Amino acid sequence: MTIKPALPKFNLPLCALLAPAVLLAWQTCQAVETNSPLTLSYTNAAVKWTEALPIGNGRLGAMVFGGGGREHLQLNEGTLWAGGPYDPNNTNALAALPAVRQLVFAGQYDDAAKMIGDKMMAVPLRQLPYQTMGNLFLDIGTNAALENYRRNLDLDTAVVSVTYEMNGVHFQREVFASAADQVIVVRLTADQPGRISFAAGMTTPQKAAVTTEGANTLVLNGVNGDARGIRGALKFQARVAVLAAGGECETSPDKIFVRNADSATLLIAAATSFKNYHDVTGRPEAIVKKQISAARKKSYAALHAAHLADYQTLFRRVALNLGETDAMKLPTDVRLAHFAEGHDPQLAALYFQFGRYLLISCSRPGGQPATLQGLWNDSLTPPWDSKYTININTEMNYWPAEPGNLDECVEPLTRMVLELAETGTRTAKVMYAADGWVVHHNTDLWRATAPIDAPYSGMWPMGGAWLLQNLWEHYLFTEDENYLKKIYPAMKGAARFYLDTLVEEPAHHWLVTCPSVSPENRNPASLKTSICAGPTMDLEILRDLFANCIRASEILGTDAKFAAQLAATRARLAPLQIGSAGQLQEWLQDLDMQSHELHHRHVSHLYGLYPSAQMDVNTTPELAAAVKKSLEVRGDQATGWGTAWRINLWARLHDGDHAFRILQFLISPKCTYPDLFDSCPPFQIDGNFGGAAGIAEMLLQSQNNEIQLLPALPQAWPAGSVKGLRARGGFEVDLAWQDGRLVSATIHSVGGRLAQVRYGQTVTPVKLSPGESKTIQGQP
Ligand code: FUC
Repeated sequence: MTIKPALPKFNLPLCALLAPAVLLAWQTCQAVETNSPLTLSYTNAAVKWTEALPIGNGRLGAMVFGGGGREHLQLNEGTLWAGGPYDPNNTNALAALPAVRQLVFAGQYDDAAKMIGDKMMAVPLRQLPYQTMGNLFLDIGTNAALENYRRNLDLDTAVVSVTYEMNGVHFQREVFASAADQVIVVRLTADQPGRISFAAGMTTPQKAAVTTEGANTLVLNGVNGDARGIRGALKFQARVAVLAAGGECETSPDKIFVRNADSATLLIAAATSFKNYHDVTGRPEAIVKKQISAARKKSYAALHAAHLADYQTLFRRVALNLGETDAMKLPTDVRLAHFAEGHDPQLAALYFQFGRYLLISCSRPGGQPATLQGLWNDSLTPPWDSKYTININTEMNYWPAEPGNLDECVEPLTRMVLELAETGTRTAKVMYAADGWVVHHNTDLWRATAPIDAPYSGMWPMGGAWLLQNLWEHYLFTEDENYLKKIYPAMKGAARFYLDTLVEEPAHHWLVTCPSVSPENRNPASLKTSICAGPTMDLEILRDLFANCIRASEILGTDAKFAAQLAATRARLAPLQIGSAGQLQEWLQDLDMQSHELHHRHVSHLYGLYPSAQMDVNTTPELAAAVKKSLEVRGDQATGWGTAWRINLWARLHDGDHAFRILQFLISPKCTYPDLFDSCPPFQIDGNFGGAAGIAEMLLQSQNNEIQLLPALPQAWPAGSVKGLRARGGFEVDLAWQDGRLVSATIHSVGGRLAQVRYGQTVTPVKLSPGESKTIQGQP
């Protein structure tokens, strides 16, 4: 039976809660009418792209600016990348490999890096960018003053709304991206008839033409560009149906004019000819025509209802309340500027739910995984190409998926990894003469797997193995054996690659990767390079991969001999080492304190604490203390994603107040844009996802067969509740707490399991049948 404690609400008088700076902000800006806990709210239209609000259905995305005189939707389609299928493998690599290894083991790191740069890097050296499709503009053609302007993104409905008054008329606009109908829907209404007038047009930096068709359709027809010497191979089309009620509709060769209508609905569809990484024979025109004609048969109300039914099935699985104050009445950008003052716990809950919203909006079954910018990019040449950096960023994108009860959203990642296991087989063969498959520190739409950019970042053969850990986590959370069967061949293939390529280092005869890097951190033994053998992170990832393969072979009843070989190899991997400063060593040698960048953004060697669980405060206190020392040396502040990773690590160290202090930095204008997009800088979505995961990790952890309740609750959240977080083992957990102490926890088991539930030092076994829920009361 579940006990439902009253939701904590802190409706104290405003003055008691707001610090002077917030009060000043309160006095100088208008309060927003709505203080719905799940709404991002603004009193101005967006000027910059990072002020606009994102919507998406996992494939089609838009940034909505919300101007009164001009609406601007910047449009994306998840498969519109530059170039076409290509093979980047460098056939000179294999011959150079033995000499490179010799140089590394002789300590001649710079020479090794030079040889890698000359012989082993991908051709072309860089991968291909994800690109914008273009823009839809609605020119409303007025400069009249707007009154009572509001621009909201309601996370509960995934609808952006814009409302204002002009010349005594109340206008309303609603925009959403429907996964149910595969279109973006824009609805314009007014409280007086005949007041909706605009000219709809499109622009794009792509090679494309804008035309009109029939009485009310805009068409953007184009091809993607060449990049890095790879020919553009994609066709694409966007199609906008402009449906006005009342008034007149007129077309020019490239615009549609609506005059004096009572309301208007726009349906936007877009597609490319991408079918998969080696097939670009799709027919975008046929796809978008079909989508538009199906959506036209539905009323606006029916489109809206289908969108809500689809979206809310996912979004409403988790509810989080960290306490509400009157700070909620302020516009979101003002709240962001004042979060560090500590009077707005609800903004942390909003940030958490925004992370879940973004994942639902940019990663849906059948689509592409979340890029560095999720689905949202207004450029042909975005930062780091807005692709997949898999030495942390893509993995981090999916950290909130499992605890945040959004396991469907992992499907695009799973599919990408299975495809990388195909393309990476050739890289393993060509570069290393090895069995299995490998991918280095980046990939793109075309599933390129060779090392790119530069040896110091690119020469890292662990990207696939780390991604597989995300997939393994999906299995741990769901215990779905069919899923395990599906991913096991890729796990086995990755393990085979390392069995063939691990080498003995000369000092201790431990098995290590070589050449490799500790992602992007320079090896202090050399001035210029990060090239090394056996960085700690590689060995931690391999310990996971091998253990997971062994476990999977037991569960699936297969490959016992292979599992034994993995166990024997695993025992010979270089061990974790604690260095002279008491830190967990990042390299084989005790070099950390000589680092050129003591505060480096990557904390790769701490992977073993989070996202992995090879150490923790209860079972390996010495290692946990060493991680803590390393974290203290690194410092709390980094890029957005570097900051988010630190939150999760401090949560695993059970130091909620420290994690919260770092969260205060993350949710500040230094790391977050006004629309709550994470800033690396520039915009990079991983910090949003890592931050959301960190908030969940403060409230619930489930590594190593324990469900830990409120393991890192900060003093800043003395009362609250959460519903629907998931725990490993197929559990769902609801929690309520008051005065910093657990009031009740309800554990629900999907498959029927014994849960070992820890609160502080007390561990309670809870036996559950399939589908059963039990509630534990907290001690006073
Ligand atoms: C890694 C990081 C950078 C950036 C890039 C996309 O290379 O070191 O900070 O996040 O990925």
